[in-house]
Amino acid sequence: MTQNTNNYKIIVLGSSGVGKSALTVQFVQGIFVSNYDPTIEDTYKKWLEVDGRRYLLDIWDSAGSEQLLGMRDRYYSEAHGFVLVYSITSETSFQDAQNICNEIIDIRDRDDVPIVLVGNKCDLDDEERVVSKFAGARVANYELKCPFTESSAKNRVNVEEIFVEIVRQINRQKVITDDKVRSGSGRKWYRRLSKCYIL
Ligand SMILES: Nc1nc2c(ncn2[C@@H]2O[C@H](COP(=O)(O)OP(=O)(O)OP(=O)(O)O)[C@@H](O)[C@H]2O)c(=O)[nH]1
Ligand SMILES: [Mg+2]
Repeated sequence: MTQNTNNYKIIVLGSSGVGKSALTVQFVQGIFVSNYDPTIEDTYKKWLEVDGRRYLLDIWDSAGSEQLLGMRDRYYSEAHGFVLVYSITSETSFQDAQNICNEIIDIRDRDDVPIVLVGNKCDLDDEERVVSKFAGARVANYELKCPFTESSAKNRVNVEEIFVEIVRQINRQKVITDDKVRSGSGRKWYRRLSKCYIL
């Protein structure tokens, strides 16, 4: 029996060392990579079932945002959805994630881009946390207007949930865009896709 499939390109973005590769490898291969090997660019494919439908995800694990340079515009324009990662142990990475989000919205020139904000390394809660869960949720809710979760690539906390949510965001955007095309309304009609919630 043939099944309807969808192929979505998802890019994982954020500062160096926040755990983009660890999250991606944990999601795709089910293992935690404890050593740090800075990424240039890696791509992965994985099937994921979301709400009864199968999706083939092309996941681009990018270099830290400090190293993106010429790749940035290509990434921002080609991806269907963005997983924006910071580390709860780094305030700078939290600021960086907010800047990246605003850059994506500027380059795409629309504010309903599918984005999920992720505070990774939540297993380091007791010892090293500097960004509170409240601060992450507040920024997602009131400023970036996207879903938010904390995760741990190490303990596989909320890893699959991140990718399920980005697929749902992409699907929601498709519905909104199709409705807009049908009704012929202008581009600035768009609103952000959903309110923030903690996964
Ligand atoms: N405790 C803990 N460590 C993590 C977690 N995720 C990643 N790390 C560690 O943080 C370091 C950096 O992780 P990477 O996944 O390589 O970071 P990255 O964002 O891909 O870094 P770049 O490729 O340089 O941009 C590694 O030593 C990981 O093992 C996590 O959830 N918890
Ligand atoms: Mg990496």
